[in-house]
Amino acid sequence: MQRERLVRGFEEGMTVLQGLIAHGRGEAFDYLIGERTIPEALSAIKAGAAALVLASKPVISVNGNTAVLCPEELVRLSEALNAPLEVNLFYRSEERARRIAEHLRRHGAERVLWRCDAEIEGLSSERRRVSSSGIYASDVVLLAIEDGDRTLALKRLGKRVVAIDLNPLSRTAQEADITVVDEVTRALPLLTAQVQCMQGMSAEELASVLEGFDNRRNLGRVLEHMRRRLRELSGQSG
Ligand code: PTJ
Repeated sequence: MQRERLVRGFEEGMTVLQGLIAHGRGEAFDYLIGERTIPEALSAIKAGAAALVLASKPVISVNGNTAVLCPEELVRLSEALNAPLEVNLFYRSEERARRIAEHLRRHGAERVLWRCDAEIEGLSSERRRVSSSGIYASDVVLLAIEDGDRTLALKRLGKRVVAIDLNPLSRTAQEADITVVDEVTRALPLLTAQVQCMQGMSAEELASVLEGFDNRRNLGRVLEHMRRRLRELSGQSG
């Protein structure tokens, strides 16, 4: 179903061909973690939710893959956080951005930013263009299926980055402050539920959840999970 969604998204001018390749890479890593949300992803979801609830200007970055794979989930999270969805594309064209914004609105989104009037320094080409009231002004950015260069550029701008990426070795996964190694359609509803649950918590409690999370260590545990799983599958356990 996901592949069909992406193919339809391509035919409708929302997903790019490179997005289909990216999805294939994601699937390969999903097989390695066992196609389920692992405990390490749940820890990152908890920390990511704390960061988003604590944020004064959170923004959810949407690209051609995420818009097509999980529009409803993006809208629900945007509502729960009262945060805008910003269409931010690696392979940007005005037409693609507009189509994706309309697609999100058809799924109920009320706050969609897609016109660019600001630039991220240190990035070449169309990837640098953002909205001045969205990503540019934000303090925390949630992104998924993202390119490493842009993740780094956001970090350099002082943003806290929460990333969803199935590849624990990708530059995005390595450079983000909080990396949820999980499939985006599985992770988003869990993140929304966690955000709703944390909205009653004090800033101190949220800060202590954040402080207790170490991204490098968590990514190490994800790799350890994969190693264990491969040993079991190859019949070498014990
Ligand atoms: O729509 P655009 O123009 O912004 O382009 C988007 C793509 C996906 C082409 C662009 O962001 C890109 O090239 O990304 P990368 O560098 O290929 O990185 C994508 C990462 O997302 C890889 O590490 C994949 O393993 C991972 N990934 C792919 N599908 C999923 C995923 N992670 C979570 N859930 C998925 N469904």
